[in-house]
Parts: sequence; structure tokens; C-alpha cells
Amino acid sequence: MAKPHIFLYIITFISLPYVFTLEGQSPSSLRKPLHASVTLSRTSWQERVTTPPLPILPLPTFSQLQWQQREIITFHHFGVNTFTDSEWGTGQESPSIFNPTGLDTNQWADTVAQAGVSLMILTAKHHDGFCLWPSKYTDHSIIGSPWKSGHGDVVQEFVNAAKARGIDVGLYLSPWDRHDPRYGHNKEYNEYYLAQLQELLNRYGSVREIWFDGAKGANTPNMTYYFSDWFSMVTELQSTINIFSDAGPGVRWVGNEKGFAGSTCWSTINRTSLSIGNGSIVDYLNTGDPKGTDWLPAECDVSIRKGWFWHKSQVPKRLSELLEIYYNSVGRNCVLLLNVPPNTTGLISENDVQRLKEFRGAIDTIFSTNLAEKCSIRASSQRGGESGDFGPDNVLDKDHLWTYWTPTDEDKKDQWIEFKAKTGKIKFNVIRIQEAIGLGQRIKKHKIYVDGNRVAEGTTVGYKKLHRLEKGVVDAFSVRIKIVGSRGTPLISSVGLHFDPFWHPKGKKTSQMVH
Ligand code: FUL
Repeated sequence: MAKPHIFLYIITFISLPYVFTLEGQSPSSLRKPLHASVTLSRTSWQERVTTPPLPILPLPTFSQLQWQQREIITFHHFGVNTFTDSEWGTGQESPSIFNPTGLDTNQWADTVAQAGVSLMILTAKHHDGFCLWPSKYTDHSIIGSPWKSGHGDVVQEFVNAAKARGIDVGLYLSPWDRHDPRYGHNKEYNEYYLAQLQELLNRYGSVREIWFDGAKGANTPNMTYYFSDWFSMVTELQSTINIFSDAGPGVRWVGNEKGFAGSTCWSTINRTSLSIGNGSIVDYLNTGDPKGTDWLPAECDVSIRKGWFWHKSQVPKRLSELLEIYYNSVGRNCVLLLNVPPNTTGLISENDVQRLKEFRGAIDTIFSTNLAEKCSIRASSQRGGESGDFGPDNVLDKDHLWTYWTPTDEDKKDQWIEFKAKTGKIKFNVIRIQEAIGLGQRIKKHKIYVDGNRVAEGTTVGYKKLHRLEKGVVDAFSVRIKIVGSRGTPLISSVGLHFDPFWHPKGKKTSQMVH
């Protein structure tokens, strides 16, 4: 064991002169352990592999990054409202009305899996207070229902079906409870709520998202929710969970229930300016804040139908509406939370199943071909030069986080990446740009030129920005994306040039009509 130490000592000693002659070394770096300086000669310093740039804070957490990459997740509103044909129950419903004769959570999970969705969220309790699991703290639950003679557990069946298909689960536990008499009594209700959180987060394995909202009707008793206690309890019980609410701390509400983010949408915001259930902050939630010190990306919740619960009289949204939502949520740096409500039988209705399939099919049709792959790519400059790892070809690989094109630190004025068709022209109407958000969201402003003419411009990019060209399909030799404003050096992880056959801009005739 003695030999390696002697060896290290000799090497360290030999390298000492180099350590002290390095230019630009701060005193603190000279205090670093000497054995780290073994390779620090002038020549080897220059030959070193170029490092990634410093991050621009704030950064996402591991769980936020995983959440972001899901792109589409589903919500499932199910409970007594399904049987009373209402949206907000009164809390006076008898559990005996909950009778889904053919409840099959496997059918829900199959539907969701076919749509390529990796996280599904269930309303374990909605505002009416009826619990879909046998909570020991109330009898207002499936215990009192005819379903499985009161011995069932919808949450358990939901979790089993999802996990059997590799789908993660999330739960919604409504803070507003119109049934429980403790509501309005701060200590008693917060204890009750925390007890239920403990049941849900201890009993059902890993839960990846928990949904809290501030919805409350008029004439509701005054009630202070002990959010800090709730959030601490949640993260204590589940290490990889994202807490959703108007104010995060994991994921923020986008400020509306239409599924639309702002055309500028920062994942950064100041949490100190947020509070739950505060109607005056919806615009701020919609756009985020370039100066925000917290990473809190937005989730866009919207239902596939008009209502959140299933109603016989309602039909699913048209494919074109769902695509509009997709471009305005996923295409604006957000995750889309699409509600697909089970019906009174306990199944997802066939027309919803079909519409979801079409939706996934359309997304695959649009994005499975990237015409940028038929192009040669060059850029204004690249960090570390030709031998660095930051060249423009990185925007074509499958890694949309950790490989990227970035210009040199000196190239501040004229940052661009350009795609030129290798043979003939390329025909597209959608441009996809993605930032390497693992090192912070940076781009503030960008412009897109096709054959030298500006066709689109935008502000933020974030994880994913989708531009549908207002002028419709273009047949082009070249595309140039210029970054004209950025917090630090921009990092572009992926670019796509796509053809969307479903996109018919107003007043334009498209070359291919698809119904
Ligand atoms: C709102 C609720 O009031 C709606 O009923 C629905 O659950 C929606 C997702 O959140 O706050």
C-alpha cells in the first residue's frame, strides 16, 4: 500500500512549478489538493476537453426534469359527480349512488398507455369529500357504496393497473371538502387532511405527482390550509414526487383551464409572489418570470370534454382542438395534463378512447420525421471549436437535454444555427426548437429565417418550442435560427423541421388536406 503514495508524492512534487506559473489561477484554486494538479502543464491545459459552460440558475430538480420530459399526462375525474351528472358535488350525496357496474382500471391504463402517456392522476377525493379509497377517518367513501359491496378500493385498482403497464401515478386530494364537518375548523380539518395524505402516500407505493388546488365556492366557511405542513409531509413520504399547486413547489398551475400557456413561458418565477387560490396572479403564472429565482415549470390542465367529470350529453373535443392545445402547451415549454373521465360504467368511453388514439397518431405523424436530418448544419461558432463536444450536429441526436450546440462565449452578437438541404428542397410547416434546460432556461428572443426571409419569431424556448408557420407549408433550401436575446450563452439541444398535415392556417390553402 505504501508504493502508490510515494509515487503520487513524486509526481506532485515534479508538477509544482507548473501549478504556480499557471495564469489566471485564483488563490482559492491554488488551495485545491495538489495531486489534482498532476496534469496541469501549459500544453495539457490547452489540450483539455472543453467543459460544459456554467449553469444559469435556477435549475430544475431531478423530478422536475423527469416530469418535463413526459410532455402529456392524464387526469381522471371520477366519483359521485359521475353519477349525479354534476361538476361540483354538494357533499350531501349518498355513497350508495356510487355504483360503476363494470369498473375496469385496466381499460383506463390501456387507453393511457396507447396514448404514450407515462403518468396518470386520479381524483382520490374531489370537492364533495367522497373518497375513492377506504379511508379510516371517514365513512364518506366507497365503503358505503354498493360497488364490491363496500370492500373495493379504486385507488388501489388504479395504481395496480398503471404500474402493471409501467405508468406512474399521481393523486388529487381536494383541499376544499364540502362534506366533512371538520372543514372550517382549522386544527381539526388540517389534521384530517394530513391524516388522509399519510394514508395515500404511505399505502400505495410511489406517487409521482400530488395535486392541490385553491378552488372554493362562494359562501364557503373560512379555512386556513396549513400548506407548509402538507408540503413537508408530502416530501417526507415521497422523495420523487412533484407537488402541483398555484404556487408549486414542484409544478405550477398555468393560470387557466384551457390548456394554453403564454406565448412567452418561463419555467422560472418568484415563488414569494405566488399564493394558492389568488385570482390576481393568473397572468404571472401564464408567462413566468425571466428574473424568477425559483424553477417552477407550468402544467396546463384541460379536459378532453367540456366538463371534468363524465356527462352523457358531452362529446370529446375535435382532433384539431386537441392539436391546438398541444401546440399551446407542450409547444410552449409546458406539460399538458389532459383529463379523460371514466363514465358511469367505470370505463373510459369509446369515443374518448378513439380520440386519444387519433391524437397520439397525429403527434407521431407530425414529429416522427425530422427533415433537418436531410440537411447539413453549420453555426456561427461552436464552444471549444471543431474538437469540442458542442457542435451543431448535436441538435439531431435523441438526447434533448445533455448534448447541445452552443456558440463560443465570445460570439455574443451573432448567434445562429443554419440548416441547408443536402439535395433539392425540404417541405415543412413546423419548426421545433429545444433548449438544454438542465443548465437553465436562457433564450429570451429568437428569429427564424427561411431562404433569407423571416418567417417566425418568438421569445422563450425552454424545453420545447413549436412554431407552426402562419404562411403554411414552405418549400425551402435553408433555415436559419438566430438567437437575439439570451441569459448567458444559448444551448440548443434539438431542432426539428416537420410537416404537419393537420395544420391549415386561416386563409391559406394547404397542399394536402387531411380530415
Ligand atoms: C378545479 C376544480 O374546481 C375542478 O372541478 C377540477 O377538478 C379542476 C381540475 O380543478 O380547481
